[in-house]
Amino acid sequence: MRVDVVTLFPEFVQQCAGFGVIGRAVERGLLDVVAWNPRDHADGGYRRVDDTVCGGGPGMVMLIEPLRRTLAAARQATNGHAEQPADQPAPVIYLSPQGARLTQDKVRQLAALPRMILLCGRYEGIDERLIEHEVDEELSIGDYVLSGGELAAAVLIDAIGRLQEGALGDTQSAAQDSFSDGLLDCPHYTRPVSDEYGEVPAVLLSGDHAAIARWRRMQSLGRTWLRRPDLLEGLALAVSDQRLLEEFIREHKGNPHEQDH
Ligand code: 9D3
Repeated sequence: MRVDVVTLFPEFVQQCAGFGVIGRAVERGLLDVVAWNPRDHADGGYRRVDDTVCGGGPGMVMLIEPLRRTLAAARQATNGHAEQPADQPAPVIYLSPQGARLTQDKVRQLAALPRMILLCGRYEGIDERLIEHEVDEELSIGDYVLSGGELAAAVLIDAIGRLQEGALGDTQSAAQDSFSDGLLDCPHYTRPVSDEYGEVPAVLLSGDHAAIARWRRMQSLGRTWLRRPDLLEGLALAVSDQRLLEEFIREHKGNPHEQDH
């Protein structure tokens, strides 16, 4: 997949895609991240990319013209691979606080596209007319205030990049993700088996794979019940899961953990 990012901070976005799983996906050619700076498409000695807000008020708004040119250049670009010509449709996604909240379902949809163009705003945002004419979709990463769209673009690239075929190793798997079955992950432990902070649960050392799978499932259900009841409400649990959750709740009520309410 190819991701073009329109941003006033191209080095930031490019570097974000350089580490860990995503860095390896880029090295292996599973993911291409190309950043475009609207300042390179701005006029005049000052290369202005913003102007004051019409109607008055604080802050600046990003100009239409540099963004229009930058988007046109990004759309026409190819990366030299014959199978990735400029005529592949590239939806323009504007990262903005006004967007729909990003979900793992949306991440999965976008990860299946051959390419996309991410548009990052700075200042108060982008002239609404550019959004109306060029943007296919507006996405937010959550209800908190960032200073621009670049971190949100990096989040989206990370979430999409790791889903590219071959990006995750054999031991990791997108199928095992928290949220892939709508539940939170179970707790994980490694050596030493005994530490001043406590013991590894005995079942995990038992070698009984069925018992381990059952314990993990119960922990996933229980933690989701404790921490994210909103996620459980959207699920129709199998009878076996209902029984496991009831068992967790019985045990929890007998022995509530300090951190969990
Ligand atoms: C201080 C400016 N705010 C006035 C009420 C509006 C505002 C403008 C621009 C708030 C944040 C931003 C910059 N944010 C993003 O570009 C952004 C974002 C976010 O802030 N939160 C969650 N997801 C995203 S995606 C892009």
